[in-house]
Amino acid sequence: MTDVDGLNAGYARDLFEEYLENPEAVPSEWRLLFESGDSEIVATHPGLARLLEAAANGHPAPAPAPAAGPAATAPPPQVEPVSDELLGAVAAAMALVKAHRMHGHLAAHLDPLGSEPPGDPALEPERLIPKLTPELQARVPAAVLRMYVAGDTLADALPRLSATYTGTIAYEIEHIADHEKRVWLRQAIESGKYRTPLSAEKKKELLARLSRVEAFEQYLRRAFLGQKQFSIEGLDVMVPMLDEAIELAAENGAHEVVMGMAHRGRLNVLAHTLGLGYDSILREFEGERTIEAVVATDEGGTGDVKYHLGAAGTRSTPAGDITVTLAANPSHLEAVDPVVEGRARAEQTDRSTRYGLHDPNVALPMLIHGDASFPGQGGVAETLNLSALEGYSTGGTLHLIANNQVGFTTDPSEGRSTRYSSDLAKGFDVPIIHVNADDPEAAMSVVSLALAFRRRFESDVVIDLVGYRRHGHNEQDEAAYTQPLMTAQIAEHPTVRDQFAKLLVAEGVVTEDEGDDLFAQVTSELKQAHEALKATFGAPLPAEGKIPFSSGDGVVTAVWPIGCGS
Ligand SMILES: Cc1ncc(C[n+]2csc(CCOP(=O)(O)OP(=O)(O)O)c2C)c(N)n1
Repeated sequence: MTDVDGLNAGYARDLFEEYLENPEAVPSEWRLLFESGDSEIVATHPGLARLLEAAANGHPAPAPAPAAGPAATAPPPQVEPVSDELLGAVAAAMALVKAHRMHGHLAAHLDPLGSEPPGDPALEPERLIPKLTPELQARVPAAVLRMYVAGDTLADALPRLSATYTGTIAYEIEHIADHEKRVWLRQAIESGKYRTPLSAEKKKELLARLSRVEAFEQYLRRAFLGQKQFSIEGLDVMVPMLDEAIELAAENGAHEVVMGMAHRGRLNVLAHTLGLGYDSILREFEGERTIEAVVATDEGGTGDVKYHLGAAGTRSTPAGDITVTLAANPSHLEAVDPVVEGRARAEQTDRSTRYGLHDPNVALPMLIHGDASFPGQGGVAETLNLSALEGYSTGGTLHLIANNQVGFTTDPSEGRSTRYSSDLAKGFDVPIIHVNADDPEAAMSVVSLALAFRRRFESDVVIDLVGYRRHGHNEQDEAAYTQPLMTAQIAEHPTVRDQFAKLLVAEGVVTEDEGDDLFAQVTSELKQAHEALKATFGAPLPAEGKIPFSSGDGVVTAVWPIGCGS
């Protein structure tokens, strides 16, 4: 007999939820069990009795009610007699729930610059037929709607449903053809399983990380005015998101994270995700303007490779050390994508036997795309097309679109024919999660959801991180010439670090001084590294003539450059 009561209770509950969605989806022995009216079976399986009781009180199980046992002896729930009005309200309520799952993204608040989402009439309860007034909503039992948000009636549950689907995260999951994936995603999203609030300590760590990201870019801009840096500012949260992804990959047993990206934010990623020392990066900048910096090491430092240079670092995580590699890339946008997949696949394949055993848990591929290049470059479609083929699969790639809402000087409406930068991925049955880059806690949570999905289904996932570009494309152009309104708005917009620091001060997690100190500390580290570097100019080469390595943030134990592209 199938065990409902022992270790399998959680599994049985999951199966039961699936059974409620679609009785045919569960194995026949479980279906028989759930439909069993046999009082003896129920009496000897209290777990089954509880499931059936829950169904009788809430979820309307299509099974006949048990004839006897604990569920049968419970007093019958008080149910309102079914009127045509109530029947109509239930039908409208089901449409409303479906509309949130399918079109909630149209009403979500994804743009840090505050542009109004278009919304959709199907999301407005009072526009449905019959009108779902608050009174009528209060008469619709939430349990019949098969949502995973809390609440006894639609009136209780709707604000939660709305906050889930139209807040600072938006989901596109209903295009997925696989029923199991859709149900898994709805459950994961609506239950809030991956949106647990961060502890005070984690919030402080996040603020420290954001401070490091911003202080680094600001220092470079002040010290090397007018030199290209392809600043990350406006998408700063990308760095802590990558931290989170690396930690989760390690927790899941990966030895390596294989990354690929273009220019945007690359210096920040090299410094803080890969652990390339500040001195190495500063040397590249100095190399662009002084011959002393170029001759100070035999590896040069001419500044032209920092957006193409690959690197690898070893990172300590609570689950152990993990190697993080960033593939060298040419200027040709997205050309690095299949290279990353090939490297990940090679890493995941055990070639010690002639069969070449493939284990996708061994390495996590992560691709960072531009919002113009993701729909614009054919290599993205080609890479997605390989993703589910047995011979090429890497068990799911985490795609992160660094969406700053502009492609050099091109507005989205002039650069693509689709609403979202990510729309191409829909054809590949991939979940798409959009998140507002000014909500760092939300951004962290979508990484855990994405990687849980990858772990469960070995599928690609796309995160569309919607931010903005605080400066020009590469610090040598004036953004106000081509995007004057947006640029003026950004100039008035506080940085994500400022906003988060203010929030944490209001919550009593840090004091204002502590917040300021986190920032000042990074600036002082950069200054020291810069002064130490300048002191080496003109000095004789060290014996080995190598670029000195150092760690960016205390979590990296080693880093080494691995060649460069064009
Ligand atoms: C294949 C290719 N086409 C054009 C370019 C020139 N180019 C470099 S960056 C860029 C804009 C890319 O915009 P987006 O993908 O949104 O990234 P962002 O720079 O905004 O971060 C262009 C067109 C290139 N490097 N490669």
